Amino acid sequence: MWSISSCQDGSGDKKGALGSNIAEKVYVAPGEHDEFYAFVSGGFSGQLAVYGLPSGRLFRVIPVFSVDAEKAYGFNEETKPMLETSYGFVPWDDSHHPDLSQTNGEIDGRWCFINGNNTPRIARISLQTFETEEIIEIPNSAGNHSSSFVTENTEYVVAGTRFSVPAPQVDMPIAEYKGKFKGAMSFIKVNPEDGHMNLEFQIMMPGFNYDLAHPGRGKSHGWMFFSTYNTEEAHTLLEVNASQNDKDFIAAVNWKKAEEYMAAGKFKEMPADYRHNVYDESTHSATSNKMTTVKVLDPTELPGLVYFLPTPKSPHGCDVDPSGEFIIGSGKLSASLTAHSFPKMLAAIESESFDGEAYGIPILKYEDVVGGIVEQAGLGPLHTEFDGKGNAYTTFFISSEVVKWKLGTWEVVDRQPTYYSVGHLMIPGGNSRKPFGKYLLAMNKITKDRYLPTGPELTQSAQLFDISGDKMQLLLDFPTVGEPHYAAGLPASLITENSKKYYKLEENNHPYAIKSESEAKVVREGNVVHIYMTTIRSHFAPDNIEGVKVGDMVYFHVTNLEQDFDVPHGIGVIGANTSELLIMPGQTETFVWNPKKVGVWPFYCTDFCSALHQEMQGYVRVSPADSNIELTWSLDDE
Ligand code: RUQ
Ligand code: CUA
Repeated sequence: MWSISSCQDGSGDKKGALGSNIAEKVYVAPGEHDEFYAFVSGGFSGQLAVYGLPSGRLFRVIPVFSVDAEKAYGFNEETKPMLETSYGFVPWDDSHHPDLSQTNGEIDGRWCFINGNNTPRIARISLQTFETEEIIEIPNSAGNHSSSFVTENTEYVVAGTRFSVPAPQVDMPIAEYKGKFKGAMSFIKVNPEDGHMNLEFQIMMPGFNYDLAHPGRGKSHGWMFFSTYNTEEAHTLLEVNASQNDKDFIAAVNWKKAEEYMAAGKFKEMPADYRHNVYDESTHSATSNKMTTVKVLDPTELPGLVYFLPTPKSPHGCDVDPSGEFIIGSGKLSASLTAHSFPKMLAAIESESFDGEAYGIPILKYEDVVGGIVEQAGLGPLHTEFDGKGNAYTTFFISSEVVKWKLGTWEVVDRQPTYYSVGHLMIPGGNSRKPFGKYLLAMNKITKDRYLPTGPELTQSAQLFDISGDKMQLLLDFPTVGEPHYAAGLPASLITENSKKYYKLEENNHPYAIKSESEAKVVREGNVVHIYMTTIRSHFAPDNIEGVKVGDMVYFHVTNLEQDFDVPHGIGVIGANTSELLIMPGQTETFVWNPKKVGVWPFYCTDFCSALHQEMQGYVRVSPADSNIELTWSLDDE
């Protein structure tokens, strides 16, 4: 066992973080680019952060499930619908697992998906614009944790419920949980052309907790594997009551079979209440659509749809190796790792060699499906990723380390401490047939003494390891935004070519867009005032507006006329109880202002856009509600 005090600064270990060649390995010189992008979830920040590897530099925080005043996400009229749910406007979530789109089992650089845990949702982010383009809510689900994992041709993104709940929801005693609560597994179909998502079907499973998932690939393509805990179906004091069974399950779901059952009409249509929010890049606006039904498959009545693989003991991670042969279950309360064999699983299913059933779902025999065991590898195993060279890397929360072991021989070949208490790890391309096994990113829950103190709340942290050699080598600590829960990474070259530089004005179909300053105008409709405004270095058109009254609802529709890379303008108005707008070249955004006081009130550009940025300003004259000052607007009236 290592101890914190002897390892924390690498002293006495010249190959540790103080080794002189280490700095070179992570140093990306000014003007040079990183080799990989890492998309790191923000955990309880609800967002997705983009870092470069190996430098660990933060490039951008992409707002997904939480409002972001910096980017006006969730504040401007265009993106407010993105955060609509069946519970109303929900401007926060807990985002855990990003995953990247794939073609033929390889990362293709088109989209990143990520789950919202708390109010179950899945988001799709464009890797051309780095904007959230779509959010779909998941009905019948609670704690959308085994999500969002992508199949090898991005056929589906899955969402398994962590908490089982009454489905449909009903007012009932909690003590009647057992047998009555259900665990929905949702399969969200992804349109291969534009990425648009549709909740294709749900499989209504017994009331266990469905924790994590990974898709089959290669030979196991067509299957999805979910880890479960609380197969005891306890409803109180789970730390004791859900740790009774010696083994819980990995649920193997044959989604190709599910497609057959769907095509044969073997589903039930169930009423459901959920939202599907889509951002349209041509109108620069989102719409929120109310959905009312979901198609449900019942695995207790549909043979061959789901099998249970017994797995010790409250498994958490559920990871599939690049060949698709092994499914690794990490029992949180077990010292060993279980690798189930997919071919053995098929053989056991074929010979109907079952160990009973749970709610009509066959349980396979543990001995029949186990392909190998990594014995006594560490304490508190959580997650495993692969380097594509026959090695696997597992995180251990309690013993705070990453352990490298060999697929097939199951022997441990290296272990390195993490500082401290690692949760997930990420190897770029880790959830694919072709990982890029050069770096490993460990995401740690606790940092204690690693950074300068910042009051009671310390930063969370990621640690970068070089895994190109036999031994893992710690290269870098870097602090992260929110909780670095999990990440997905890919070579930068898969994104850079396609990255959007600006929006073409002629393709801007926003209903309140104007394409030139001559079209600028102010229109009154009762007490609603629409300002059609443009912005270009270094003025607004119009820049002076009179005739607005206290109590009006004033919409600023601002189009950025710039047609060049990296020239956003912003706008903020005194007293506006919303964020500023940050408008990209060629884009239109809108915010509402309710003037509450008589006077002459300034607005200004909030983004330092040019040498005359500070001149970029204007005024709105606000008169009493009963005044009859005429509505006028101007630019350069001198
Ligand atoms: S889980 S730290 Cu929310 Cu991804 Cu294992
Ligand atoms: Cu436009 Cu500053």
